[in-house]
Amino acid sequence: MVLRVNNKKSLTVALIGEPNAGKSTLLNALVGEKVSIVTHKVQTTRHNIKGVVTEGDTQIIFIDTPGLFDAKRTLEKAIVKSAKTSFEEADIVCLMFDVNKLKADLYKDVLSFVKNTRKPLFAIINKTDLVTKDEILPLIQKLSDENIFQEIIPISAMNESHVERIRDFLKSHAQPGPWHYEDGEITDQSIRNICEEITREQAFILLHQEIPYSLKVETEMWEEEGDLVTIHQALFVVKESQKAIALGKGGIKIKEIGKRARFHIGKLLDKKVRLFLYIKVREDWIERDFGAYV
Ligand SMILES: Nc1nc2c(ncn2[C@@H]2O[C@H](COP(=O)(O)OP(=O)(O)OP(=O)(O)O)[C@@H](O)[C@H]2O)c(=O)[nH]1
Ligand SMILES: [Mg+2]
Repeated sequence: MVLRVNNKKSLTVALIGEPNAGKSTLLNALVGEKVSIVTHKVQTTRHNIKGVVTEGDTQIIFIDTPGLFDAKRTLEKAIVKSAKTSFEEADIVCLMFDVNKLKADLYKDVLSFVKNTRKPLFAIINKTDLVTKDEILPLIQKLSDENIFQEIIPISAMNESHVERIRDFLKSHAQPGPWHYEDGEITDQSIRNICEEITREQAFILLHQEIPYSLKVETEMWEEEGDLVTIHQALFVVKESQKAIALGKGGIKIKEIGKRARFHIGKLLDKKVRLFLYIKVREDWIERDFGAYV
């Protein structure tokens, strides 16, 4: 819903960059709540997720996107396509770099994704906690030499250091216009969706090799009774062998995923949660969900 309020300003910002650069970590730091899941593995984020920051007369909408890379398979292509669609909605595009990739000169590929955009661009150098202060200045220079960025901001999203510089820079770019979210709304995702993502995050962390990339989580049942929420979620994998691994010996793996997810969902909902997880094989879920999209 578009709220028409006088004297209001707004800005939509796409956060793009390579997988694992820290885009979702930054979104959460900007919003002040965990709205996007974070893991140490690449390709954690699969679709665009909005985080909203409303301060004074200004509303800034951040779009967290899946990492950009040279996609080969159906799901990969779909998630990269999702990231690219964020450009259309954005007033300004933020390209995020991992400080160590920049140091190692591994940043030209990701630059190619923004070469043809006419949108204003700014850059963030993330994970500066991993280098010394002296190392940062030459890296800013390196990006400055590209002559495409309006601003280059070094931060540590994890430590929430210099994140306010991003907000200040963006506030000065906000244009008069209606807000798209109510004051206090922080994301475009539904609670059920966030809870599915929480379970996917724990499965991503606890399962290895190809399984996290073959997994999706869907709510099958959601019942609230007073202070108790009962949730049934299905975890879809694409092979029987993956089901066995995800279950673990005597169900130990899925129990641990459930235990951790229940803890985080309970915190989010501030209610007692009964969470039931079911692993199911659906060989063609990727094709069904994303096949037509790529
Ligand atoms: N040292 C350090 N690690 C960070 C920082 N920001 C993020 N990380 C870590 O980097 C990893 C990836 O973070 P994410 O926020 O999931 O990265 P992403 O860019 O959203 O990744 P995709 O969704 O896969 O594209 C996680 O292990 C984070 O804890 C930072 O400022 N410093
Ligand atoms: Mg992410």
